[in-house]
Amino acid sequence: MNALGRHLIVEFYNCSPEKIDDVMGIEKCMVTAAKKAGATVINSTFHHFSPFGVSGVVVIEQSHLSIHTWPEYRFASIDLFTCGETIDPWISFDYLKEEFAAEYFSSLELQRGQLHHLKKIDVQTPLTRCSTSSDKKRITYNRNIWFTERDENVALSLRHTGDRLFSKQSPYQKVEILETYAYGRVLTLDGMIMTTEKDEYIYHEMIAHVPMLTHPNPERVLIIGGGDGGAAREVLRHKSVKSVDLVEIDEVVIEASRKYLPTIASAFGHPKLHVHIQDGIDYVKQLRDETYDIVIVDSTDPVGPAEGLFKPSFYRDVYRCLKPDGIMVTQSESPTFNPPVFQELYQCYKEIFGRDNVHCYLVFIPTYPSGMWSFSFCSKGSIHPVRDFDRLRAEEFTRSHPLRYYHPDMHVASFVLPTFVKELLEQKPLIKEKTQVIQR
Ligand code: SPD
Repeated sequence: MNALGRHLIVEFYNCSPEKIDDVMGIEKCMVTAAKKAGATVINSTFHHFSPFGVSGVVVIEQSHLSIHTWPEYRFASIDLFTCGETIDPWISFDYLKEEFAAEYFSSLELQRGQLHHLKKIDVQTPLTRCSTSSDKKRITYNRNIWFTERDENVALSLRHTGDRLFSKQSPYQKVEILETYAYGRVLTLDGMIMTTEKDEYIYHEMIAHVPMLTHPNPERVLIIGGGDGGAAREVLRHKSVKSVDLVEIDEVVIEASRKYLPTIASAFGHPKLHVHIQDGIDYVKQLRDETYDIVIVDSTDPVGPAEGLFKPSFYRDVYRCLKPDGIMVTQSESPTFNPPVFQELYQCYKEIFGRDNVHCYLVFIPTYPSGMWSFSFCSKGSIHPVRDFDRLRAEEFTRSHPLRYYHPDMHVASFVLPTFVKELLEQKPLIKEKTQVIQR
């Protein structure tokens, strides 16, 4: 070769859209392609972008392999750049063409660093990127694979190991569990973070204990959603509870959580917990009036299967099935990330429960978009979450359980709202027709 390196510029058309949207699969293929060509892998960095697309690079001792994919066009654009006589980038090309099921392709080989134009000089540190065998021993392969949840303007990325713990397309959504470095195992549904091992306690303690320690005697509890089991685990800490019905539409969420998130899913199998694999909307429709003391709506975001859980007809049924002093608590999205949806939800709750019976409380959840998340507290009677909250019972409860976020002062403090949140709740909803749909 009369050049320092060979550079293949490759375009793969009509690829399998699933394969070129799978960040972990792509990383594995690109690393394997490098190894098959005879290269030594040093580092790989790959990102998935929602809704579609992956970018990544594998750094090899002999330069790099990079990719960017457009699953919606079934197109992948790849650069294979190698140096040294022993590496053959066409081996990588053949392998990747098969792996991504490309129906046709175009390719171009460039010689990079034509020796005709270069003159070698004497330097202490060799400029060549192709190392000696003693260098090789020092090189360790470092994987850098990122999960990214984002909308058009905001993104949150978590680095993960790249090993797929669980991935299944259920009839409702894609259920995945990743192993991240900062937050432990993470459950995602259609690419959105639902819960993580490291910060789940914030959400689950606050969605459960605020209503449970305000209601005078919560015996019958209904959880809509909550298939990871975290809310049920917290509710079942309360001795007054006689039974908990958990209604989850997607049994794959429960399957994944039981298998890979055992500390969150620990309540499954509890004798007081009754699991119903059913749409929460149908479940509440057929309920007798005044069945439950507390209803917890632990839903996903208002896209996909949970969309109906953000509609007034659903909340009217919840209202009906609450006992006269019953309480409904819902996850009510983020006032910072999606103010229109937040406002619409509260408008809807107030129409059903009455203005003075709807209260918002806030928590900080590092892995949810913007970090600021809200819950609604809606009473059918007039139980007030701060005035009627049983501080002595909450103190005793906090002492006897290993809680990490909830305590009586936090209970009260979470209802203190920043000015902009108060204003959002007082204003008329910003975008009327955008009810129930988060734009991602
Ligand atoms: N954007 C994330 C909203 C997730 C709400 N539900 C989480 C389920 C945890 N049990």
